Amino acid sequence: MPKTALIIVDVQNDFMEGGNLAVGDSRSIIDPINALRENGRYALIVLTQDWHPADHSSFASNNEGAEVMSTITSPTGLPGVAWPDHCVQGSEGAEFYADLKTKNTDVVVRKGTDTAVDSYSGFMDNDKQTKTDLEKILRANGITHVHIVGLAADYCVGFTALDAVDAGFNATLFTDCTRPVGADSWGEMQAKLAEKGVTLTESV
Ligand code: VGL
Ligand code: ZN
Repeated sequence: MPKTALIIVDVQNDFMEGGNLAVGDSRSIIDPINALRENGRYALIVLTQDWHPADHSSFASNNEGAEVMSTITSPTGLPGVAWPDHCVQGSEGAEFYADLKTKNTDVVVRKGTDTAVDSYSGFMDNDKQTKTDLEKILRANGITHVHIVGLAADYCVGFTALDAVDAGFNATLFTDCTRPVGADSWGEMQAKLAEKGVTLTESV
């Protein structure tokens, strides 16, 4: 019997309109995500939360001379994007967006807590050295299928879906429940997702 989890990625104030790393048209995904959780088909709902220390190495402000959105090399040698400061631990920008429905039975998985390495995927850091508890939590609940939604499509949502397949889960990404930071990076991510076998479809 398939058992499905809904993974809601990084629906936090900083990724919404007016936030420090605002994703275009992000408000439009909230109602469809809230509707999804009402359908009663999810055995488990997980919320991932980007949760950076203020001195995080992915912030342009912590890389001398780096312009926001330029390419930088992380302390671990990986190429990455120099982001504006965002989702700083304990800040309002890191809080879940107030209109997103949550329940106290939802499981929260925080990521990006290591200063030296960024973490787009909800499953592990970008250097693939350190895992979060997400895979363990899904397995402990007997989950076979995951539906992935949230922000941003070309980064944290996409990489979470790729890692879900690598971990052995059947993964679907709902296109009406996600939005990208950039059109080019979303195009590249869509090609990777298709190659990996992630299903991209509308939620309704
Ligand atoms: C994200 C950039 C930096 C995301 C997180 O949630 O997609 N993007 N940190
Ligand atoms: Zn981040």
